[in-house]
Amino acid sequence: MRGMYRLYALRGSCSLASHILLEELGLPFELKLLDPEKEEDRELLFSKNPMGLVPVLEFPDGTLLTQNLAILLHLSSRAKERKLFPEPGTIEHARAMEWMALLATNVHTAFTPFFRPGRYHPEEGEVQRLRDKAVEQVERVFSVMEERAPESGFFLGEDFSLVDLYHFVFFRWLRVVGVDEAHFPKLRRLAQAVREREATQRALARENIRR
Ligand SMILES: N[C@@H](CCC(=O)N[C@@H](CS)C(=O)NCC(=O)O)C(=O)O
Repeated sequence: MRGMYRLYALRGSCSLASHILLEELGLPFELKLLDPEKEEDRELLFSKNPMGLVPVLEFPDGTLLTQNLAILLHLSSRAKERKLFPEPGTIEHARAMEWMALLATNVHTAFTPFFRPGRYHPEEGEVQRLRDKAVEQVERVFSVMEERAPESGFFLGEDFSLVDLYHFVFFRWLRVVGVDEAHFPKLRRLAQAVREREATQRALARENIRR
């Protein structure tokens, strides 16, 4: 339909971040949940993003944008009144980017050997070792974040921001890889605050995610 964004996503994956933001901003969008097992869906995804990765945001005029970081920053910059991210040029912006970059790189990729061990071409019987190493790395990066996380409010202060939203998506994965959330009480509180937001609830329901 004209005038709508379309988000290509995989259920519960990192594309949930872009999905939640579309809900937060109340933008009209169609959610295209792909099934990675279906050849047709894989072909569709590669036709939109040669990397074969979600999220892909298709604008109403057909423009395609990939990478959560780019999608989150672009959409929030078009809704400045919501103040979801500090103004460029300020130290607050640099600090916010520091969190976003940590999440997009170190945090996200720490999970990859667990979810996609095949990418590392493991020898026979090596998959479990790869997964164990991934869990170690996940615990390490979350410990660093826990140390730096605020005791109260949100990541950047008194207000909810993109950092809270993006962090929520990865915090959710802890239980998927079998890490006890209780080890990170400050992060758990921050993630819970995002979970309780109406926009998050709507996005989780549309992806059929209960927890
Ligand atoms: N740097 C990209 C990473 C995107 C990415 O890794 N997407 C994963 C889901 S979290 C994916 O599409 N995987 C496809 C697959 O594993 O088949 C971003 O942040 O948008």
